Amino acid sequence: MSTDPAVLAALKNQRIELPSWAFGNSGTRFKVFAQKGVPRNAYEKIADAAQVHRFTGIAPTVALHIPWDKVDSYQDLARHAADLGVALGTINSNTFQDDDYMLGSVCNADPAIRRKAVAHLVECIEIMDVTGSRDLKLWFADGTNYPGQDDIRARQDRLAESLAEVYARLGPDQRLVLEYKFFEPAFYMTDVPDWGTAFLHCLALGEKAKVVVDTGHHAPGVNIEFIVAGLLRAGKLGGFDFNSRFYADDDLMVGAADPFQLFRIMFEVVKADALRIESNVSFMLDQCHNIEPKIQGQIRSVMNVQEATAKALLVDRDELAVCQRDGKVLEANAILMDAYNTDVRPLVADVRRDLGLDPDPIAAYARSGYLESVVRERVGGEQAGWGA
Ligand code: RM4
Ligand code: MN
Repeated sequence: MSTDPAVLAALKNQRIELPSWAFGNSGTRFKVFAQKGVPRNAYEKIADAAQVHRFTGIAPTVALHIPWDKVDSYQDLARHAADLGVALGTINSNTFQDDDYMLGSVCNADPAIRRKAVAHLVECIEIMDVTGSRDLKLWFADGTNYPGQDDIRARQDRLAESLAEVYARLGPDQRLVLEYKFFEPAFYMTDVPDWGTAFLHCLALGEKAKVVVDTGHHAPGVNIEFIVAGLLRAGKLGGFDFNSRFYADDDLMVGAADPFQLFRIMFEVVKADALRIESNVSFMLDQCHNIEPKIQGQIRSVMNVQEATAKALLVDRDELAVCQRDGKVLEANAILMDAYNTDVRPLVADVRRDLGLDPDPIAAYARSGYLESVVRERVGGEQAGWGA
C-alpha cells in the first residue's frame, strides 16, 4: 500500500459537498416512503449533514435547494451550520414545481412566466450574497413532449436571454453552474439536454459560467470521463452532481452502480490536477435515498468517492505515459486496472486516523446513537420531502 505523502495529503484535503435534500423524505413518482427521524426543516437537515462530516471529515459543506430550504434568516442558518462545524454551499434553484412552469420556466413562450423564473434565480443570488455561497446551480426541467409543441430554436433564444439576465446579476466571486440532463420530465426535447448545449450557453455567458456534470444524466453507454476530460481541458467544468444510475436518473448512491466509471472519472480529475480546492471544481452529491437510511447512505457515498479518488491517485502515471508513448496497449490498460483493483480501504482508514476520526465511519455513526436520538426527538411537525 502506497504511503506516498502526496496521495495522503490529496485525500485529506479532498472536499465533497452534501445535498440538503438527501436528508428529507423522497421516493419515486409512485410513492414517497416516510422514514422516522427525518428532518422537518433546513436546520435539521444541516444537523444531519453535519453528522456525515463528523464521521468522514471531508464533507464540510451543505448545498441548499430553494424553496425547499427557505428560512426567515439565511444568516441565522449559516450561523447554525457553523456551530455544527459545517458551512452552507451551493444554492440550487427550483423552477420545476410551480404550476406556472408546466410548459417550461426560462424557456416558456410566455414572457411573464420567464420573468417569474428569472426573478426566482435572482432571489437565489440574493441568498448567496448572505450565505457567502459561490455557486448558483441551475437545472431546468424545461422541454417539450411532442414535436411541434414549441419552437426548438426560439426556446434556445429565450434560454440565452434569461441566462444572460441572471449572469449579469452575479457578484465578482459568484458563478453560475449549468446542469444538463437528457430527458425527464420532458420526453421529446429537453432544452439543456447535454454537455454541448450547456457548454455553448456557458461560453456565450463568460468566465463565471461553468458546466455541471450530473453522473446520472446521460444515456446508457455514454463515456462520461470523456466529457469530463474535455470540459476540464476547456476550463469549463464547474463541478459534479454525483450519483448512480442503472436505468434513467435513478439518483442512487454514487459508486453503487458502476464504481469503475467513478474511478475513471476521478482519474481524469486527478490528471488535470483538479482535485485541489483551488481548482474550483466542486464535488457534490445529488442523491435521493428512497429506501435506505439517509445519513448512512450519504456516508457511504462519500466513502465511495474517496475510495475511487484513492485508486485514481495510485495510478502510476509515469509508467502509463511510457506505455502510451510506446503503444503498449495492454500494458497501459494493466496499469490502470492495477490501481483500480487495489484494495484502498486500509489507505483511507489511515487517512481517517490521521484526521483524528474512526477508521470505520459507518460503524462509528451507528455506535453514536444519533439516529435513535433524532427518531426520539423529531416527533410532530411535518417531515421535509420532495413535495412532488
Ligand atoms: C434534477 C437535477 C438537479 C436536482 C433535482 C432535484 O434531476 O439532478 O440537480 O436539484 O433533480
Ligand atoms: Mn443533479
